[in-house]
Amino acid sequence: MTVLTVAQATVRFLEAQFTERDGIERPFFAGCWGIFGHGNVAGVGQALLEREQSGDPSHLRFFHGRNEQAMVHAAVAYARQRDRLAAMAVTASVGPGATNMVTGAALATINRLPVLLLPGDTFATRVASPVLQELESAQQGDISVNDVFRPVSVHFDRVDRPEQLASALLHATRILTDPAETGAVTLALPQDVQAESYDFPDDLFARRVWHVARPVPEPAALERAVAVIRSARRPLVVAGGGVAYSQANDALQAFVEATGIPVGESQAGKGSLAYDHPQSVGAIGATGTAAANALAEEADVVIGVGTRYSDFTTASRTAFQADGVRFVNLNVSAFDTHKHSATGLVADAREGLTALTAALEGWRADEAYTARATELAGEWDAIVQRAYDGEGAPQVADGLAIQSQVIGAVNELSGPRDVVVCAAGSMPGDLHKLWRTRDRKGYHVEYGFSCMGYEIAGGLGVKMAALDEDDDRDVFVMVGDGSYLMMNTELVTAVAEGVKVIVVLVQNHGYASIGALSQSLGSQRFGTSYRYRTDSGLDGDKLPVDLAANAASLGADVLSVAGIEDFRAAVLKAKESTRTTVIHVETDPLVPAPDSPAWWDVPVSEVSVLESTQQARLAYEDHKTRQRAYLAPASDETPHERGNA
Ligand SMILES: Cc1ncc(C[n+]2csc(CCOP(=O)(O)OP(=O)(O)O)c2C)c(N)n1
Ligand SMILES: [Mg+2]
Repeated sequence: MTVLTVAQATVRFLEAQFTERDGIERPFFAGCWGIFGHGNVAGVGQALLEREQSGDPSHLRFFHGRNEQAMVHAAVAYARQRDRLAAMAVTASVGPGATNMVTGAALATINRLPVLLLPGDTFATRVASPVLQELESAQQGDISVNDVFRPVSVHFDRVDRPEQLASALLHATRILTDPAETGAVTLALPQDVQAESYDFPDDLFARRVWHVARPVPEPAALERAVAVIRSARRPLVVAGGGVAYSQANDALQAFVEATGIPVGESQAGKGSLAYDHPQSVGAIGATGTAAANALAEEADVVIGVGTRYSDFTTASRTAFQADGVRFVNLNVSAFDTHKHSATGLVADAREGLTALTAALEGWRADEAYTARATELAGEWDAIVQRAYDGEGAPQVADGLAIQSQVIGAVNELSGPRDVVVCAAGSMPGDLHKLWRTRDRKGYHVEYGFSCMGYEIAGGLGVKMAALDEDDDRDVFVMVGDGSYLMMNTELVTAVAEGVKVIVVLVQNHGYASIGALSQSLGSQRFGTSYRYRTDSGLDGDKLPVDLAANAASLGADVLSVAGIEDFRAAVLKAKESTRTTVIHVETDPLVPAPDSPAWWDVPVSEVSVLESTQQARLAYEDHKTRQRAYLAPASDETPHERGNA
């Protein structure tokens, strides 16, 4: 037995957890982010200090962030980059420190990425209630602000007594390491309980290995899936994040090379196949390539691998138009397998793809169909090159760069293994369509929550993950001025930690993305640009905001460039540097990247006095007619089940 405080026991437990998959073990908890206040400084904070000073090389590392939400972003990005086999904890104080993490929790859960959140909580004993930052409720005596973590966490627990700690930690770690269940796990730790001592059994701190499962498909389900695929004439794979987390890239390549099936990719799935693989048709859906969307339109069998089928992936259920189109969904999470009335295959992506390849031996899609996919992908790649070169774009004011040129320059001048990180604004869509992904971990766009402010913190987490794998790849964070203004604080952390990220800060004086969306929906770009207020609204001159000076004030090296040639030189310089570098570039917000005709469902007012809204509503109603429900039950009977085998 070992007498420790609850916080000390928690830290000691986290240090002893390992994951194993494919025979390789590594520590699961790579560190703990934290910002201290009275809710954790003397509890978890003291425990981290004690371990740091112990001289034990396996102590839980502490990282001091600047904003709780950003710390969660960094932790989540870290876990994604490490294929969910390693993760981080985040400790926060009670009250605002805790609730600042809620957005990060939702982001983690939506993206199915593990993070352990340890918000401080108000006294379990209530002896001093109400304590600073305590929410009092006349109706419910046992709630605190931390209860808002419940809907955004895959698991929530509150440790009110030391005796509860062992089971709470074990449940938490099992869920975090389970590929089908993972997400944000929240353990609320009342501040008095954190400091309370207890005689913990030594076994709680023994080295513990969590075997990350690769569930294999059930034979009958595999047979059904194979029957559907065999009947296909125009099959298409939609690759999602599950391909990456399962490290199923080689298995996917083998599957599609054996069958001739082309592959479209969701945001999380981008990089599943190298962009120049002949069967890669790139991004699919609302921000998809013309190639992928042309194939989607006609596909008779869609094979979703590790995808959630978000509205961006399905173009709000308009991407797949063939009569009687059927879906086969391979996913480690049963939750996703039945979407679009699919024939479900619950399995690890790698195991499932390998089993499908074997079971489909000898079967291939029509050669002409496969060749057409390659041809369409080639046509799209020529469009990408023109966008990179700024060809065919209108003349822009003041020699400003065009966003597609900026993306092209970063793509062409970055190393093939470098990572691009982004989350919100117009860049995720442009990157989805235009980025040539050369490495399976080279594309990291958070588009489950698409959270403004994720970018810099996320980039920091990605770089920390690379460093922990002794990998010197550079990380390029692409961030708009809107996202930058929302959360730039982790630049300071990057500088403090000596972790190099390259931040490409694209200033276009507001929201190019929502501006264009607003325009297309008849809302006239209202409230989407950063301008002085005049008598007629926020439509005055540009503001004198100096984001380059702002970045420099936070300790980063800053390269402010004018025009695309200057930008290219700056990218090379930033690559050479060992320090966190922000490249500040102004672009024209009114020049869009090339597009496919795909649609995204954002409802327009049914009635309005504005002519622009009325017009947009008519267009909206027209688009709605193409929206499909995919409700027909899966016709996936095998010949055997039909009784004529
Ligand atoms: C936290 C958060 N708030 C609001 C939004 C809605 N939103 C999506 S993109 C965007 C504007 C982003 O502006 P900026 O970073 O400058 O990128 P740009 O659109 O100019 O490319 C907004 C407000 C969001 N995604 N996240
Ligand atoms: Mg902007």
